[in-house]
Amino acid sequence: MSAAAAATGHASSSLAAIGFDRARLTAGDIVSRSPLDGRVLGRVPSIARADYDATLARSRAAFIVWRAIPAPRRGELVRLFGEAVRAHKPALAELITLEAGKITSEAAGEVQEVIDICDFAVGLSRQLYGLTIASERPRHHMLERWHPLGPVAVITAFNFPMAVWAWNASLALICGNPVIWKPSEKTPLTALALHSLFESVARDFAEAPAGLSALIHGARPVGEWLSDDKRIPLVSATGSTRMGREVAVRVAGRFGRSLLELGGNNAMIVAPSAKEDLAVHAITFAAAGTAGQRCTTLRRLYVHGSRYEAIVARLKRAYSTLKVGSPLGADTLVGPLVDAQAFEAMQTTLAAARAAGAIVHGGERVTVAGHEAGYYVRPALVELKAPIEASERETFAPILYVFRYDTIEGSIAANNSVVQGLSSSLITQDLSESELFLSAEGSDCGIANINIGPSGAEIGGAFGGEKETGGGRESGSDAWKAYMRRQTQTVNYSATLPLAQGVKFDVE
Ligand code: UN1
Repeated sequence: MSAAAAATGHASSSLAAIGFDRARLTAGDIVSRSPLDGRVLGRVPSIARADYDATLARSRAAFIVWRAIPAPRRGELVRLFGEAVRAHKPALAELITLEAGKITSEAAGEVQEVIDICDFAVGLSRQLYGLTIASERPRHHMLERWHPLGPVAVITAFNFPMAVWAWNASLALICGNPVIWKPSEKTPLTALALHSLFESVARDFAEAPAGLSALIHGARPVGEWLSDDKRIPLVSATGSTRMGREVAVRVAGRFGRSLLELGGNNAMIVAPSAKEDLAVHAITFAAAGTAGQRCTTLRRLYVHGSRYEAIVARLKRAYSTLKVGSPLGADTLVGPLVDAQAFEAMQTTLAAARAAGAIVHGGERVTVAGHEAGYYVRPALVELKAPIEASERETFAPILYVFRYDTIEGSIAANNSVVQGLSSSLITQDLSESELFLSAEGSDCGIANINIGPSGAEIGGAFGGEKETGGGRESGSDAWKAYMRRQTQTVNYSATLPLAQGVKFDVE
């Protein structure tokens, strides 16, 4: 038995305890293939329209019950779920590795992100604060209160097959909403495992109605059903800008709300005063980590002319020694691309960059013994004099475009020059540069970092980006407000009816 097969066995048996049995998942049109070696891990069927409608009816019914449960009790369910995830962390992480191809430590990090957001949501369940507002009328008071919204659809991508659902679901649940999850067709088993865990916790929780959380599988048509469905007040979607544009238009067409977390094209600026080791480490993790398959992956690097040669030389060295291989290997830093399509997209983009005059280092396929069918690549460094078509878009692969810059203002303009606006970073010891970067005249992204890369955000902050990244904010800070409806309330405790703005309307 290969190491991968042994690991699947281990993960499956540990998860079987909570009702997830991979061995039974043998029928259906959605095929889960391991990026490690292309092996089929399981199959699941797409949901049929009639089952979809039944699921939605259950969600609506669950909403009627759940919205009346006190928020701290809703938080208690999320607390218990977080505890269950803690108890199964290694098995869940192994599944992420097998189905999404993440190296062991990043897979464990993703499960930790699930645990962290549960903890955050539990605290939040006692802090869904509204406002009291001074009324201009005597013996009146005004309030702003937050109420549950209704069923929330969550559409997630393969690259964070657990964490992104958890960011959404944990908040939606404590806010009083049922959740309907449509995971990526590439990672159905990971979703099933995490969701079975949720279901087993919810079954034992007296106040949790049936259908509080649903998992539905399917390709594009199911995404369209969710987007068009008036029964769903909020659709939260993570994925490509192309997908998000469709979801946004469909949801807006019915006056629903969408929360979009779409493509990124994240940059880092390495300033004259940058600490070299820190910069090289930050660049390598952000650009090559997760095999370049995070929305927050570093894709464009701007190095000051005075540091360019030295930094690029260090990077070339670091890149040539990065261990590419099975993500189960203890010292592997770069696992496989998710599938053949991702590999082809990378190669096409590199060919276009070469044709446009770029100098390309790395990017070739790497053969991993025993895993010949997996798409392993050496991360690529692409030196450019000026932007090209390829450097303006997001290719979901480890390609880092490297540019030289002269002035901090010019580098900030370059950072902001693309249509995406997710994450950004500056490596500097110069306070005036870092303050400029973080100011209104600085980075135009949803996330701006100093002396760390653009990826690897903590759950405590609101996560998301501007422009074609979609404008949504998930996870920490006050992102919870997207999952509730705001109500402005005015109460008159006098015996008369004074009108606002001094309006007179006397009746006999
Ligand atoms: C994503 O790639 O969809 O900031 C999310 C990060 C992670 C989340 C990435 N915490 O890189």
